[in-house]
Amino acid sequence: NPIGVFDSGLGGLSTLRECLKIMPNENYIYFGDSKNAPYGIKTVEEVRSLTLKNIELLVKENAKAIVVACNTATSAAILDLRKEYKDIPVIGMEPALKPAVNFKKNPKVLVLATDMTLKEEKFHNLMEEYKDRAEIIKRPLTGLVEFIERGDFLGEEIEAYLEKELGEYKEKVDCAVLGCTHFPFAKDAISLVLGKEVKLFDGAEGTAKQLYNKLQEAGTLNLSGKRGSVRFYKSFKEQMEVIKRGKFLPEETNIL
Ligand code: DGN
Repeated sequence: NPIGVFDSGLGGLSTLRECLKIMPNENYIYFGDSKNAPYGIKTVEEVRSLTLKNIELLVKENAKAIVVACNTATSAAILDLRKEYKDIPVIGMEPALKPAVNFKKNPKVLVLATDMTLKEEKFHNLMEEYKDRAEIIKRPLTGLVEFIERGDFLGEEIEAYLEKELGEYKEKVDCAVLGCTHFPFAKDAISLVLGKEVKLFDGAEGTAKQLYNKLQEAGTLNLSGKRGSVRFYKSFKEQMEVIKRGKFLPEETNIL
């Protein structure tokens, strides 16, 4: 059975990419709700109900595990999802605050995410845990998602946008947390604007490892030794074109 991966759009592919690295034999079914993206500007209720509805579709495809590859949807709906689907692992995202805080003594950490992720209880609790060991600056970044949805990872336009939003932090922070699954695709552009000394952290690898552990625990890891595939759930034509042109997934990926 496949692993269901969900995001409001194409951002979750940054998490899928990491899953493919450590679990290349698995089959994946990806749902990017680009039609309703971005989620970051909707109400918590709207995000919760869209997330529940879309993940139900993935469960109906016999998903043996669900990855909510969206920080915003995780904040809004992870508890409800775990209640609803007790028999399969449901893995969510978490801004990578822990590795960022631990990488040096008392670092100055910039956290970039949607407004909703930064405002919700989940992030509030995470911040409580680390706030004495770092200076944490929360910075919502709403417009970046749209560049990524178009496959525009580098170039004048995105750099000008990031310069306007983040220019004031250039070389003024030690590291930045990319707390939205769209943002790792803009890593190079963000680095250009923040300065290459500023270390960037994201949660994709941690989530992939967690998925691996949960599948192992459940005894449902695919041990066939055969390369698996990625299927896109009812994706529209434009979305597929952007995915291929934008190199969202490694070239060797077996896309059905
Ligand atoms: N990719 C989503 C996240 O990780 O929060 C949010 C993108 C959006 O819809 N704003």
